[in-house]
Amino acid sequence: MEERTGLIIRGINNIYTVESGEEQYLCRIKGKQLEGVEGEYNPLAVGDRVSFVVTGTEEGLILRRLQRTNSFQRWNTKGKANQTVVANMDAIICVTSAANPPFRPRFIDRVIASAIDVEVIILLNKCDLEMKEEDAFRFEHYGALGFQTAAVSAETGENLDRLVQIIRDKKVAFVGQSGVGKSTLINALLGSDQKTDEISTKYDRGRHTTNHSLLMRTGNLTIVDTPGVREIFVPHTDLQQIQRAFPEFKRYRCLYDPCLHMEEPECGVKVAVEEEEILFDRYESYLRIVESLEMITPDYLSRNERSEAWIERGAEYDWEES
Ligand SMILES: Nc1nc2c(ncn2[C@@H]2O[C@H](COP(=O)(O)OP(=O)(O)OP(=O)(O)O)[C@@H](O)[C@H]2O)c(=O)[nH]1
Ligand SMILES: [Mg+2]
Ligand SMILES: [Zn+2]
Repeated sequence: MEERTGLIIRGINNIYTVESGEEQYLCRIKGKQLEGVEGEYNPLAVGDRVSFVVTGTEEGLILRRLQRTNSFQRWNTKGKANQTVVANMDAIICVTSAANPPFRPRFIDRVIASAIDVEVIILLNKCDLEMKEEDAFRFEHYGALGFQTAAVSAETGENLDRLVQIIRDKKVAFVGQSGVGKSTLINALLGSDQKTDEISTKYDRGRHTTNHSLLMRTGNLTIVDTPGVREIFVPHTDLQQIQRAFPEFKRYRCLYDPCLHMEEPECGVKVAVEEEEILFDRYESYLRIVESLEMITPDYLSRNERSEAWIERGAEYDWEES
């Protein structure tokens, strides 16, 4: 049978929609496991390029996953493995909201720390809603730190033209908590009709309206809508990569290199936090990320000869709620 290559544009219950040329095929994986893919939560994600064979009218079997240029992954706490959210993107758009659900900078920090080999753009939606002063300050801080940011409203259309400038001719994925307005934004940008819903006022957390990822295109815009997540846990233990989410730390010198900026003596970052040159909330956010690495490597902190106190704090901490 003739082997073809295609792009996964949708994946739902192990059935993948593969686009190849003008055609689309509903495909399963041939055999039990995809060759060369082990220890991952999901073998394929939207954005993956695959080789497949056509087995029937608009049907096929996936043989191989082609090499990825990058992937955006998160640690899946239930599966205890890395889950690929999306692959081969030019940028990850971390969508947050000014309010309803509340703005959560620590979520943004985790998205940035998780992303390897792919740029993260911070998008604030619902800018038609009033934002708490401290949240507005935190949002603006990202711009000051050198991250690309934009504030828009899917509801009023404010700044959507600017967003189009940022994402046109790129393949991007909208990632974020449930209810921040990812699907509403995509509908506004592409004229699509992705399902959207009121967010649950009872929990102020959103409802997970979108339940699978989908790649869509109109003209020069290519956007992947993803289901809302409650939390992002960093899927790797690369300290340098994590500290890329905290570029302001780089300005300070530490006795140790690398330094976790935790219990080490003569740590310039800790001094800068004490002197309020680094925002305490940013430092806390960083600490929570490092503590969370114990989920991936159970002795991460002790192995790095760090103090017991931090390990205990990590164990007590309610991860879901921060
Ligand atoms: N005020 C305001 N409401 C918005 C805006 N954008 C979206 N919403 C509302 O927010 C709610 C959630 O929007 P969705 O697009 O379903 O959110 P989502 O991020 O796709 O959520 P999941 O699919 O669950 O991840 C809907 O009631 C939208 O009408 C906005 O810019 N301003
Ligand atoms: Mg949605
Ligand atoms: Zn340090």
